[in-house]
Amino acid sequence: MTSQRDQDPTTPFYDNPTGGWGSLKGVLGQAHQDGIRLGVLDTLRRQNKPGGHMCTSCAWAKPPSPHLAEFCENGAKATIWDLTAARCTPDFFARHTVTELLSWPDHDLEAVGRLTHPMRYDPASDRYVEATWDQAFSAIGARLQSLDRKSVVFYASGRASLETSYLWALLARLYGNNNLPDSSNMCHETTSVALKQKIGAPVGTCVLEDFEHCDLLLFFGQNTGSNSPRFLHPLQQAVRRGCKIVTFNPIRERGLVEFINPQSPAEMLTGRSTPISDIYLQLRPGGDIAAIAGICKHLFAMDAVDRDFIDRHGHDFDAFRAWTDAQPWDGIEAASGLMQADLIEVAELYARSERCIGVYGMGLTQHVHGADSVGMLVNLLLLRGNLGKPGAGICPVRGHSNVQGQRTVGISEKPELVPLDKLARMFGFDPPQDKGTTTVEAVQGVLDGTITGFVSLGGNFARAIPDLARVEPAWKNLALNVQIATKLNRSHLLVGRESWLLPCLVRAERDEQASGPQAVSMEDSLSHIHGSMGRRTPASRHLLSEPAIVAGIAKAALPPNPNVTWDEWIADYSRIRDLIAETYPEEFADFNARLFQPGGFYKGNSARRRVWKTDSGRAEFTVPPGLSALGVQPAKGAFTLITIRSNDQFNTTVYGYHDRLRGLEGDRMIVLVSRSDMFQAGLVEGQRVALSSAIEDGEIRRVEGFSIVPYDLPPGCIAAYYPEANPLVPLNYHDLASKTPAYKGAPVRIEP
Ligand SMILES: Nc1nc2c(c(=O)[nH]1)N[C@H]1C(S)=C(S)[C@@H](COP(=O)(O)OP(=O)(O)OC[C@H]3O[C@@H](n4cnc5c(=O)[nH]c(N)nc54)[C@H](O)[C@@H]3O)O[C@H]1N2
Ligand SMILES: Nc1nc2c(c(=O)[nH]1)N[C@H]1C(S)=C(S)[C@@H](COP(=O)(O)OP(=O)(O)OC[C@H]3O[C@@H](n4cnc5c(=O)[nH]c(N)nc54)[C@H](O)[C@@H]3O)O[C@H]1N2
Ligand SMILES: [Mo]
Repeated sequence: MTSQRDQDPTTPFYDNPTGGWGSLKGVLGQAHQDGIRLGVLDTLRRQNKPGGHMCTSCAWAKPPSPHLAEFCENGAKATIWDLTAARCTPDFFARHTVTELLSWPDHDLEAVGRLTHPMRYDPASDRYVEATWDQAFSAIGARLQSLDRKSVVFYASGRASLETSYLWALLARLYGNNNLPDSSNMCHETTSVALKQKIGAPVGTCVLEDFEHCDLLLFFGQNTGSNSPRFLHPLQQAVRRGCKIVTFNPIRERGLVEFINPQSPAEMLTGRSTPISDIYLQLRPGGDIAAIAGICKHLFAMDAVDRDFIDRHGHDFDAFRAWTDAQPWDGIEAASGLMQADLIEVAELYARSERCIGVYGMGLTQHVHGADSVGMLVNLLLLRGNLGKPGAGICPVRGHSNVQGQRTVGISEKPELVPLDKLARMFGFDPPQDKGTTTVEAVQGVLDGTITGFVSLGGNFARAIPDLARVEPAWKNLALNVQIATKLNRSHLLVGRESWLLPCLVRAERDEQASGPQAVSMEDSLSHIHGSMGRRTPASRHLLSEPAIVAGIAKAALPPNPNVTWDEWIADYSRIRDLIAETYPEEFADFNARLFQPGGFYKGNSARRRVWKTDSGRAEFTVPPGLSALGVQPAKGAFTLITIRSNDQFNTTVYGYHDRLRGLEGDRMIVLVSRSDMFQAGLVEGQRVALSSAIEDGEIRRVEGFSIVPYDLPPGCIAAYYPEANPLVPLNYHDLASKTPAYKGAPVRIEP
């Protein structure tokens, strides 16, 4: 077994724990680079606290009694990045054509600074030129009226507030479609589909207190140290209580190995870290189904399952047991890349546990059989009654700070998940009943010309999607491309026949409307709703808030409707919250009164109460179609590529080039390969190679200019950064149930 002590000595590894002085240096470096002003430190002090603003980085829970500084390295970076003194002005656009900007790296585009004015693309000069808001809204409105209603997509990245999101979904439906994919369609849509089907609730069942009572945490493919660092505090406390942690991940991620709490002077001064994982298993990509099958097989062999719970709450248990018993150990070992003895050790630990939480992230969801992997984790938890009791449950760790909430208040391409009848009554219209586009379907529509308009509430869609190089030329065929954004990115430069760039406030900025300063709200990963109040002076006096921009587009594009009073809603966002409460009374009753409840208010979860809103009325045991979550096993000489995030990026936002926690510096065009695979393939450190897709579907997918870095990885597994490696993931290579792209298991070849 690979314990945390026998790290492959050849790996260029960060040899300090997560957190500690390294994280402080990370923040200060960023602050220096952005010309930090003192006010920003004051803003950071209020981050994630009642009455302050909620961090725009990850969706991890905000505790009722926050730490003195309830933010992490990456949350601070996100805020400093938002509040930079740099500006991307009309003058900047006058100096650079769009064609020139297309050659700039992601980091440099965003580093220009905050967008300051509404801008229109001028094809004659190939430049963005300044416009007024009136010009923007009336031109966008007129163009939307002229397009086929089913051919326009309303994409949302998961950052916009509940208030904005509610209006956004209403805009799309009043306009005439359910084309409402959001970043979740590339992320945890696997969760929304799989958990809904298996336990009747589309989100995780845990709350923060569960982490105070669990005695075992099973971690599958979630990189806490980089992507949700505040989660390290409850983990550290759990470990100190004696809770065991087992991690399944092809990469030995530092944050899951050990942690120094930067909030603790004693730990910072003595350098005393807390080891996090007791057992760390570097499985093959897509090996989770097999690993869990092995654990379940041994639980059956030990007769260590909770028969009473299964009889009372489970459905289709016998089929699952029969399948598991039939899986041979050699097949389990081959698919997982782990040894029987290791899985037996985990099974024995699990059999001794009374309260276990299963935590997971993109390592489970971004696979062709991602939903089956989530289903297997549900099976594992059900076997010992670990759903619906304190200290236990399933915990998908969400990404964007309000991505879960956007789905809660109606941003969904699946009309059956939205109370359309109620919307019809409230606003006096016939909501469209047909299914809208997922991300993959929207991209397909851009490629084949059935999508003619793309309206984007934040994000960097063209850069986040799979197969992006193949799609890039198709963007110019769009009749309309509208981007609501804070900073310049590549999606803004893939201009259609008519393109608009609309700059908005960030969450830490003061949002002043007719009735005074406005608060907004968001839902965290653990289903708690928090109010957020920005106080900083906006980056430019020409900025509008996101709700105001959505209303501006809506008023120009839609016929007047006496029930749809955009101006009144924008004057006072508490009226939007009243609409949310009226539409979703179970979750949002007394929304305005509860807005600033410390720790947020809980929207509830039926599965937590052991009420199973599934087809059978019980929790579903499911049988996966096979032992591997990969869609394609790599052919001889090919590898399975996992795309990873560095510690110095937030999705397509590249803050810098230090992947500190992995000991990697200076370059993002690298491919991580194990020493043994390098040896077998005749590759040497630093060698320049191209990567090409090993899926033969007539398309050529190839990216040049990667250099080889030896790294501690399972055989056959290589890793490269997202979004640089995205052209290598085919568009139709996605989770079969949810269409979440399989970014963690693409078969590729290394071409010297
Ligand atoms: N600083 C920072 N924070 C972020 C983000 C960011 O980019 N930067 N992004 C935000 C968003 S939108 C999201 S969705 C989350 C993403 O956060 P995570 O869910 O942590 O996603 P990733 O970093 O893509 O990968 C997760 C882990 O999966 C592992 N892995 C890969 N393949 C497999 C597999 O087959 N099985 C298993 N068990 N593990 C595997 C990888 O090694 C990696 O450690 O973070 C959010 N927070
Ligand atoms: N290969 C690979 N691809 C992936 C993934 C992967 O793991 N591997 N992960 C996927 C995942 S999990 C996700 S969530 C998607 C992310 O996809 P997106 O959410 O579309 O992308 P982001 O990079 O988060 O978007 C960054 C841009 O958002 C804008 N922005 C920032 N803050 C605000 C704001 O407050 N308001 C507005 N209006 N705009 C703002 C800025 O202009 C910035 O350039 O990528 C997916 N793509
Ligand atoms: Mo995400």
